[in-house]
Amino acid sequence: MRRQGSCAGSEPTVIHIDMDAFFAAVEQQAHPELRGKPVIVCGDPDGRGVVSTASYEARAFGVRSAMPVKEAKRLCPHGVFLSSRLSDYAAVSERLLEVYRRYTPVVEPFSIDEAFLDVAGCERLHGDAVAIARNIKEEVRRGFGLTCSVGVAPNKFLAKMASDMQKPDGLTVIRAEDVPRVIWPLPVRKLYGVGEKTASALASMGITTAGALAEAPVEVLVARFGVMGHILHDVANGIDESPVDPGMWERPKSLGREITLAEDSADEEVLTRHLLSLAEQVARRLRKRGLVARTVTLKLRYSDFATLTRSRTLDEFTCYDEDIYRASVELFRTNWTRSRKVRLIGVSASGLAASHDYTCQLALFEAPATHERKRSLVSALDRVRDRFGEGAITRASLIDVAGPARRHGPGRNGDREKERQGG
Ligand code: TTP
Ligand code: MG
Repeated sequence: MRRQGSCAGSEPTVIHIDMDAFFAAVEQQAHPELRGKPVIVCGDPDGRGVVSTASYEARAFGVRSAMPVKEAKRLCPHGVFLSSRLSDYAAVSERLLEVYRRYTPVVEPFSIDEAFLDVAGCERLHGDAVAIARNIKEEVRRGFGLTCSVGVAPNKFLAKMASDMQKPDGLTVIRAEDVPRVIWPLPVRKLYGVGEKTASALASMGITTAGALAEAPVEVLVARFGVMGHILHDVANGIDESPVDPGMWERPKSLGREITLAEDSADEEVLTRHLLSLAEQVARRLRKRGLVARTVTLKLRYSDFATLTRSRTLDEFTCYDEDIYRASVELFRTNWTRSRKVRLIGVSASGLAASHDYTCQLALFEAPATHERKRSLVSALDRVRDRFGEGAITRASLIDVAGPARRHGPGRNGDREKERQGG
């Protein structure tokens, strides 16, 4: 279904819930003496780490997520600095999801403290989306002593925008007809998914507000941003087709792709190009399911059917093309007997975790700026591929990792690809 914010008649049935100052609020709930105080949760209060989150009392002093702890101490010397207890926050997160699932089965966890719900069809039992949002806020307050900010809208993009509009403890409804009044005055940078780079590229085209973006001819946007231009145009108009997808988080043991070549090959360039394509597909499937992987496995089958599999465990969890590709290429270069022709080549990822797991949160937030950049790039690429197909975009920079390669992609000329999933 095409979920439009700008077309009359589309009902607001999507709810986005974002917990307020989540880690800090959980600490204040567990330790009543901390309530009303500036609480700052960080990896290591005495080390050189960064702030995970700050209570709203601490935010009044200017303390923010991802700020070096040292700076937070300067701004808020009387703050209570705590080291994070991620497994406790993850446990609260799981219990919150159970509450949401009592209202609708269509719950998509989005991060450790965020979730999307689609409550279409639940009205008879629970009332409309706004009533459900109110009840959830009340249940969360009573059952957990926590507050959350909730957005209600006809699609995920608008619901996410809405939940951010009246933090903390907000409940904001954006209806289709509100888009011109509520979204269009915003600077483009405030649109979820628009990063600094895109914002400055838009500024150079004279587009600084969502309204200007919505009104810009889509051809102009496409000329500048390629297929991403369509997406920018859509979101500025309050259009987002992506469904709330509860299945995103069901976790297999491994995810892989392999390909039987149309013709056996001992050409390193051909084989690495296949590896790139396989790695991209594996990484993308991880991201689609909200998973990260720690182990990469390469499978090679030679012409005589002798088969080898070799694995490498990475330092950190990843869901990024380049990490999976680098590991596969390294395994390939170390283990391939150069003169031997290859008939099948495969890449798989295992050691999987949900990307909202506490184990990964730390690693992910270690370098927030880099991570954010990577995340916005890959999510843009994924959206393009979702809409226009796998071959829509290739990343030349990745190919360069392995040295120059011919421009035409693998997967043609009768090569047979196969998806593997270990349960
Ligand atoms: P957020 O929802 O971004 O922040 P928050 O819940 O603390 O505050 P807000 O009221 O603005 O929603 O992130 C959720 C949790 O994720 C947060 O409590 C701590 C963790 N986190 C980090 O560890 N590092 C970060 O840089 C950010 C942004 C969040
Ligand atoms: Mg939050």
